[in-house]
Amino acid sequence: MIKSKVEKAINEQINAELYSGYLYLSMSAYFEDQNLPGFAHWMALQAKEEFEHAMKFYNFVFERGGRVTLAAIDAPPSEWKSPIDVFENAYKHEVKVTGLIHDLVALSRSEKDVATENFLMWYVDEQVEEEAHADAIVQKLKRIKESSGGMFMLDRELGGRE
Ligand code: OFO
Repeated sequence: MIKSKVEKAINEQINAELYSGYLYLSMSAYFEDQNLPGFAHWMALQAKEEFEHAMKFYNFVFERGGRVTLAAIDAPPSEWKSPIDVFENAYKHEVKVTGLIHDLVALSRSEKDVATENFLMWYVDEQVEEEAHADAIVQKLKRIKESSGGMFMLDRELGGRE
């Protein structure tokens, strides 16, 4: 049975993951509007992954005999200065989420909840990847300086994400 402190923190994390999905969907909509379909596709897949992260937590709470309570999801921003601004913000957001996951690990440790701590290791690894992916795109955008040829190529590359 999951302890109430841990249950509450995971419920908050479900909200944070849903917000991440909402944020990336909004970024995808921004790229659609900018006529960058490959960037939009990449972000839409990112949003889908976040909703899956939320569902993984959701199912875990039930598996442990807990209760899921859903709260309102904040509205994400809808405007950015440029594609690089979008990805710098996505990277910053992932760093913040990594901090939240690490706080959850610390809480499960202090609550001696080994099952939750073990379950969270998947997210610890996932965050390493999430940060690296967003940062890699920031670096590519810096290199091409958003030149039209470079943007065309990168849009095609990001559109190939499966
Ligand atoms: Fe759920 O990993 Fe990003 O936020």
